[in-house]
Formats: sequence, C-alpha cells, structure tokens
Amino acid sequence: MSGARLSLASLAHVPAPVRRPGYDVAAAQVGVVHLGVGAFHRAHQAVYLDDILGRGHAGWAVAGASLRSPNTSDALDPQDGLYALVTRSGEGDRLRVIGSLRRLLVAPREPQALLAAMTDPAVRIVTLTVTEKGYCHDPAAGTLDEGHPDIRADLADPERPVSAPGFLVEALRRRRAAGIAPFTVLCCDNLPANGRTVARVVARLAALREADLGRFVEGEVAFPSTMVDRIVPATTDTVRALVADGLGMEDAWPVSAEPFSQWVVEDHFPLGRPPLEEVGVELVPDVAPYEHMKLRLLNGAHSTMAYLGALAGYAHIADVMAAPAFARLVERLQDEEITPTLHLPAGVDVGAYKRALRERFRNPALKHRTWQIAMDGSQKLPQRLVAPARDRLAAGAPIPLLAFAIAGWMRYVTGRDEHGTPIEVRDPLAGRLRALADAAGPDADRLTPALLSVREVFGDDLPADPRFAGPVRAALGRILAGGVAASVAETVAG
Ligand code: CS2
Repeated sequence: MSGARLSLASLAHVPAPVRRPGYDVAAAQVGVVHLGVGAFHRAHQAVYLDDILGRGHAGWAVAGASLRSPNTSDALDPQDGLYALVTRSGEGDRLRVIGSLRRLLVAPREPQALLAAMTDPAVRIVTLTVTEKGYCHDPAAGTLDEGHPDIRADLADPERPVSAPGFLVEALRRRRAAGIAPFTVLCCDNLPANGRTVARVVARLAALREADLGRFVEGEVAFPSTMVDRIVPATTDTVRALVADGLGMEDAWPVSAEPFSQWVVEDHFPLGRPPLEEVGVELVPDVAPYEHMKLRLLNGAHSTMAYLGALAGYAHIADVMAAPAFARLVERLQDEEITPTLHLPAGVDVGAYKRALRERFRNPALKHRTWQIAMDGSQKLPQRLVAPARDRLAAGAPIPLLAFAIAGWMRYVTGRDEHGTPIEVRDPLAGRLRALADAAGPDADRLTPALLSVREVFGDDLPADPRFAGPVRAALGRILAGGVAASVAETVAG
C-alpha cells in the first residue's frame, strides 16, 4: 500500500498487529460535539468513545471542532476522521486506529455549521479541551475576563461567536428557543473545579447577553467536573514516520501518548450519557479529591520540571528526571509540601500513586518537551503551585520548595536563559511579564514584587503576605546568583 493514506477505504489494509475499530465506523452517529480537537482529546476522550462504539453503542461518535487553526481538520478530513494513536514506553510502541471522530469542523470557517451541530437534538454532551486560556477567564479568581477581546467580540456579535464560552452560550440559547433540552457541558481541561469554573464563566457571559439567559444557564445546564489524565506530547515527525511504518500507509496527523490513562467524571448527565463505566471511566459523586491530587502532584511537578529543567538545558521531562538533584526535588516537593495539602480520594494509596507518577515521568520513549509544558504558565500556576502554597500558609506550614518552583517560573518568564539566549515564552501574558521583568532587571528584590503584582496569577492576598513573598524572593535570589543547576542542588541538600 505504499503511497496510500489512512481512510475508510484503506482501513481494511491496515496490518493485523494494529488494533482497528471492530464496529461499523461509517454507521456511527454523532452524540457528542467536542470543542478543541487537538492531540489531548484524540488520545483521551476520543479513545474512550471509540471503546464505547466498539461495545455496540453506536450513538456516541464525536463531531470535533477546532476553534482556531484548521490544521487538524485539514489533515483528518481526507482520512474520513481516522487517525492512529501510538502508545509509547520502554516496552515498545503499540498502534491503534481510532474511529470515533466522525466529523470535523473548523469554527472560524464555518461557525453556523458548528452551531447547528451543537443544536442537533441527537447531541447530548459538549466536551471541551480548549486549554486553560480558552475559557477567557481570570485564572486566579476563576471568573469571566469581561475585557478579553474574544469576549468583547462575542458580546458585540453573539450569533457569530469566536470563543468557547461564546459558542456554548449561543448554542444553548438556540436550543432553548427551539425547545430542545440543553446539552451537558463536560470540561476536560486542567482547570480547578473545572465544571463549576466553566459554569460560572458561561453563566456570566449568558447574563451579560440577557439576564434571563444567565438564569437559564445557571439553573438548567449541567456542568459536571472531571479529572482527565494522560501525558500526550505534541506529535513529531518521528511519530509520523513510525506510524507510517506500522500502518504501511500515511497518516497526516497521528497522536502519541503514554500507556496510562485515567478519567474521573462527576455523574451528572440529565440528558443521559454513554455507559462510560464499561470502558474504565470512574464515575464519582465528587471529583475534587482526584482533581487536587492530580493537578498538584502531576501537573505541579510537571511545571516545576518544565521551568527549572528548561533553564538548565533539559529538553524533555525524562532528561530532567535523569538528573538526580532534580528527581530529588520533585520527590521532596511532592512528599513534603504537596501531599499534606490533599484530601485523598477514598481507597487511593498516595505513595503508590506518586511512585507510578515518577515512573511515568521517566518514560524514556515519550519525549515530552519541557518547552511544551512551560507554555501558558500564567494560566497553569494558580491551580498547580500557588493554590497548594496558599493552603500550606493557611495551615501555618512553610513553603520553601513551592516557593523555589514559583521562582523558577519567574526566572523563565524573563525571556532569557543563563547564556543570554532568548527563550520563546508562550503565554497570553508574555508581553506584560517580559516588560515587568525588563523594568525590574535581574535583581530578586525588584523582580519578585514586580511579578507578584500579576494578580491573575497570585490574587490579591499573596503579594502582600511576607510568608509567601519572602521565600519566593529568597529562592529567586539563589537562582539568579548561582544559576539553576547549582541552586537545585543546594535546595535539595538543605
Ligand atoms: C502538562 C499536561 O502541558 C502541561 O501543562 O502538565 O498536559 C499533562 O501532561 C497532562 O495534564 C497529563 O494528564
């Protein structure tokens, strides 16, 4: 099949070791609209729904929309939505073709088609992975950023939305006007209390349009919270090549992931849901304990490794974990300062959870870039590192390691590494952070308060709290004076 490309027509020629959909892909019906059809969705929710379709529940296929770039759609449309997932570990690569993505839409190109899909009575759930910044909210406060350019655009022209909240509000309004019950909104991003946060943001936008619509969203629309977990690096040409090799044909945009996958969901779906429990999803009354455990132990450690590791010259998480002082820092941060802030889910052995996490970080095949995780720190830090620090301070406990991790972010957003080479800082606040850092200069006494003034990250309380500002300033001083590698070694030895 050389020169062939993955599609419904070529699917039968995919060689046997590759797992393929065992159901009639063309006959699957869309029951879920997904906003943000990037690699994470395709390696996580779409896989669970592929399993659901494989168990004979044909009404739960996905229509996936890109809210910005048409790239995924342009790559997968000629493939009838089919793509390969390769799970990678030290034990080798395993390939599987996923069939649950039955339709692709590009919101900026066809907003009305997307709204029509969201208004279809057969669609009962709208899932989202639009990344933290896609909700146009203030990350520290968890409320709608009413001055956000996309939100202003959506208020000015609400029937042609551009933002994720804008699409949700307009689709819910149209369903209501047509007498169609509202879909359930299932946020699959790493936001704190993600269901409740998105409910607050969407209800506020709805209320700004029309008070009555705001009340409707608040009272009638379900926003269950979720904890999603799978490490999914951005697709590289190496992955494309190994997939082409395994399939014996091209796939323009496969995805790669670790073998591990977890999905914990609050069971609140007034219009019904697929039988997720049949495919390994944990349905619980309260996601919060799982969410804290994952956002703080996994994502908090990830961000710590991303900033300090990238500054020290490590390209991948596995490289950071191979440096003994960095591995020790992660372990001590998790054990001494994060674990005590958790209310653990019943039956979870947190020691085993952390050991498994560190093994996942060490996965030698995954090639998860520190630069990728370092993106959008202003949106990630509040729930990953700042919230546990706040909890520790409330309990009267010290935060030397959390402060060190936060200082690593401050050093990173100055935009230059230790050789003076520019770092490409990707963050919605990058320009502001850089300007604050440039004005302060490389002096911890000036740089710390300058960056602490970013209230979207630190809120109103912490900048004024010497128990927070003091250790952050001390840590940043050590990083600036001795360099990252030496200060990590010094910190874990102390
Ligand atoms: C990572 C996450 O990029 C990041 O910020 O920390 O994408 C992480 O890999 C996932 O949340 C794992 O479930």
